[in-house]
Amino acid sequence: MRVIYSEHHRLRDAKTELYGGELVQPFERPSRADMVIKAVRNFGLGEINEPASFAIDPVLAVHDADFVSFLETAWDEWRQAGYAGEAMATVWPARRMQCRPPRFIEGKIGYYALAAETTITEGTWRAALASKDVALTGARGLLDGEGGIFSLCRPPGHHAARDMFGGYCFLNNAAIAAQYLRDQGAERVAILDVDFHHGNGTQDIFYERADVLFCSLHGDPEDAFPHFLGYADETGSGAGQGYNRNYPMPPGTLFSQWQEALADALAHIGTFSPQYLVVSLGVDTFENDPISFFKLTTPDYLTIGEMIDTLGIPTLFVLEGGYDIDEVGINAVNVLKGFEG
Ligand code: 5XA
Ligand code: ZN
Repeated sequence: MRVIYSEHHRLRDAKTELYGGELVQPFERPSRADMVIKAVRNFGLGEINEPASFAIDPVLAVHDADFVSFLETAWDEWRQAGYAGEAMATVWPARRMQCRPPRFIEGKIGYYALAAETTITEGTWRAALASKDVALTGARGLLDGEGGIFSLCRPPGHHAARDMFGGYCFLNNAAIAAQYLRDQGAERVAILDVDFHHGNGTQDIFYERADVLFCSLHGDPEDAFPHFLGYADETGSGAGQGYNRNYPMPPGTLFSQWQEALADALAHIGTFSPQYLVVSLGVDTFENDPISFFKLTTPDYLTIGEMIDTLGIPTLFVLEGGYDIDEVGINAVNVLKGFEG
């Protein structure tokens, strides 16, 4: 399986994350990608290619133009305001307040943020652009006839909504790739999100559409981030009614239960009969993940890959979360190994 990877991910190297009331070293850090690419090389998964450079159009096909401009200039505006630290949201348009972006960066970042933990730093925008190129290059490969590709995206993307960033995500790599596949002629695309966290951004982008099916397996939002989306009764709206499926699961969930949800999602995807499948591949479902509460083990990831492969659909794997630095590489590669058979 070909792997798409860019060293530009290093430009996203925040020093702070707001976690449990403290500023800590971010869980989403460059060494994650180092461990994944190392596991890819050790296993000999396949050729590793640099991404092609894409114009901004595929980004604007799923994201709001003002949001994209905000991401591009946020760091400069923050510095110009005289702030010394990393750009961080501290105020939001909460209930009964005006929901519109104000002029000053302190308000603007709050308007576009869905959470406070994710700072914007000097290289963030360029890293996010490179990450979407990694995803789009993978999508291009599927269009050219490849059966499976791994886009080693960093920063991740599935929390990024049409006009919101947060949860370590800025541009929604999986959604950008799926939309690109549609725009290049695919009639139906499915997105399967197996990250521990609900892919609220991806759901938001495709919620009213019948041409992109979204299925997500995740920690119950009653107990897990992003808390305000990801419930089982969110099934799509308008034309998209029936094309969104959530599988929230409780703390301590074992692979036996998780696997049943995956089997159900795969059956649903099979019925939808998409030309392409995009997998939001997070491995923070791992038993030792520091910020999650499922109990999957390293061999389980092989089974996940094998199960996805049974669909027989050309598949793009897009890296999302996974924060056990020592195991993130082997767990991600196990899914790809399983898929390759
Ligand atoms: O998939 N999303 C993540 O791994 C990020 C969760 C951020 C929690 N504050
Ligand atoms: Zn996650």
